[in-house]
Formats: sequence, C-alpha cells, structure tokens
Amino acid sequence: MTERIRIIGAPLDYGADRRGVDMGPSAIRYAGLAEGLATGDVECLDHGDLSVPRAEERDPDAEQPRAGSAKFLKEVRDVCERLSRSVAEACAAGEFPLVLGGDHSIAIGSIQGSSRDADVGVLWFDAHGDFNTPETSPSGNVHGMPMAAALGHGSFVDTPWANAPGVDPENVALVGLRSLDEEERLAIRDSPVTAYTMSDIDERGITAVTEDALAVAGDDTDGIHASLDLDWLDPKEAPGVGTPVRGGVTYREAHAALEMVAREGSLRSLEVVEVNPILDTENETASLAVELAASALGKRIL
Ligand code: 5AB
Ligand code: MN
Ligand code: MN
Ligand code: MN
Repeated sequence: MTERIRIIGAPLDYGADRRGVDMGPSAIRYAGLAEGLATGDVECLDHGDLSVPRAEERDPDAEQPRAGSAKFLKEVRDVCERLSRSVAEACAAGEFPLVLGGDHSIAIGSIQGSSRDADVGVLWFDAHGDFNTPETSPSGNVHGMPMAAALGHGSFVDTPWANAPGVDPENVALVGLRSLDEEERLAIRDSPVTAYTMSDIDERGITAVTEDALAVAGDDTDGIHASLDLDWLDPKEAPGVGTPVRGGVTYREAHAALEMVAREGSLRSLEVVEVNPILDTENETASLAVELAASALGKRIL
C-alpha cells in the first residue's frame, strides 16, 4: 500500500532566542527531503510552509496573550493553531504528518493535532526536557516549554490551544536528557513522565533505552508522536542548532533508535526541529534531519 506523507513546514523562530531556525524547513527540503523519503511505495505531498509574520512586519503594539514570562506567545499560538489543524487533517485523511521546524515550540501544535482524535504517546528526543512553564522558565523562550504546555502545566492550564488532552503523561518518554534547569528537573521528577538521561544511554545502551521508551509511549495508546530536536545529537554531528550541548548521542545511536521506532510500527506523526542553517556547516545538520526522518519512516539499507 502506498504511504502518503504530508510535509508541513513551520518556519517559526519566535520561540527561541537565536534567529535562524525559521530557515530550517527550506534547508531540510534543500538537503533532499522528498528524494530521501521516496521509496517504491511512499508518496510525499508537500503542503509548503505555514505563514509566519517576519519580525519586521509584526505589530509591536498588538495585544499579546499573557502567561508569565513567555515571550511572543501570540505568534506561537497563531502558528500552533494552524499546525494543529493541518496535522489532525492529515491523520484523519490517512496521511502521515511530517512537520519541519522551526523552533521546538511548534511541538505544541503537532502534539495537539496528532492527538485530537486519538490517545497518543510521545517520544521526545532532546538534550533538554522542554518542561519549563512560563513560571519556571529562566529565558521566557517557549521552545523550552512545549512538553509542559501540552500537558497543561503552570499557567498553560488555561490555554486550550496548547493542551493535548489525548496525551496521558504516563505515555510520555523523554530520551537523551543532559541539560535541565533546576525547577524543570524537579517538575520532571514530580510528573508521571518517564525520563532517560544520557547516563542511562551510557549504562544500558541506546537500544535498551529506546525499547523501554517505545513501551512507555505505546502502552495502551493508538499511536506515537516522535519529536526530534536535532540538539539530541552531539554537536560534533549536528552543529547547526541553536542550543548545542556536549555529550549527545552519536550518528549511529540516532539511526539505531529511529530505526527501532520504525520497526515498532506505531509511529503516527513526526517532527524534526531546531535546525539552524546559519550556524550549520554546509547544511550537514539539515541532511542529518533528512536521514533520520527516513530511518524513522522505515528506510532500510537492504
Ligand atoms: B530546546 C532552557 N532550558 O528553557 C530554556 O532546544 C533551554 O527546544 C531550552 O530543547 C532549550 O530556555 C529548548 C535553558
Ligand atoms: Mn527541544
Ligand atoms: Mn533541545
Ligand atoms: Mn493511557
């Protein structure tokens, strides 16, 4: 059967301090996305990019929804609402949504859309927990908050556009953590989500950790959303990201994990985020994003 992949670009950088991730979707397409995913029975439907106002065009006096210290919440909300609709439509039409970021705040829209009509587990591949709330965030940047937003923590309790009632925190697995803020760390410890740090990967190996994470996300759910922040990888492999942290997973570990996700068979949506072409070397981080998406979607060597 032909699998149809709906590509949705979300060139948002309002959730991050460093501008440049707004060029992520173009860089990923330029790195050969459509060809990289195409196998005999895969069809790519590119829906283009959601429109995002340029910083220069923004009305600085427009009213911002307020939630603690969160910056540019209006821009984030506007994009996430449209993204959520497009992802939900794709799922309803039997297509597989592949979302290209943009900064990680777009996960708010992807997760909500993917779980609109289903119970969904989440696999979060990231150096960071992205579990801050507007109350705990040291930066005010929403890309450090999407997981907490989806779960309705802190002042996100009153933001229906951000919440994903179809996601049970018991079905959320964070994989590869190595940089957490103090209050964020406590919030993760207090929550029913399951977190695997880089030390867990060191001790047990990537395949055992991924197997456990898949079991967490897949336990009694209708499918899994995977969110791949390229800073999950070591900055030696993925230099083009806004918030690099030493000591990440290797090229082979990343492929091994995503190949396991493909084999498990319940992936229903995927996003690749935080590719920053300005900081990249010869588009290699965007190329990596293409390769890893292909692995997650079942591309095989043999
Ligand atoms: B990313 C930090 N925890 O909240 C914060 O790249 C960094 O989407 C967040 O994982 C990194 O600002 C967000 C210090
Ligand atoms: Mn992230
Ligand atoms: Mn990150
Ligand atoms: Mn459940």
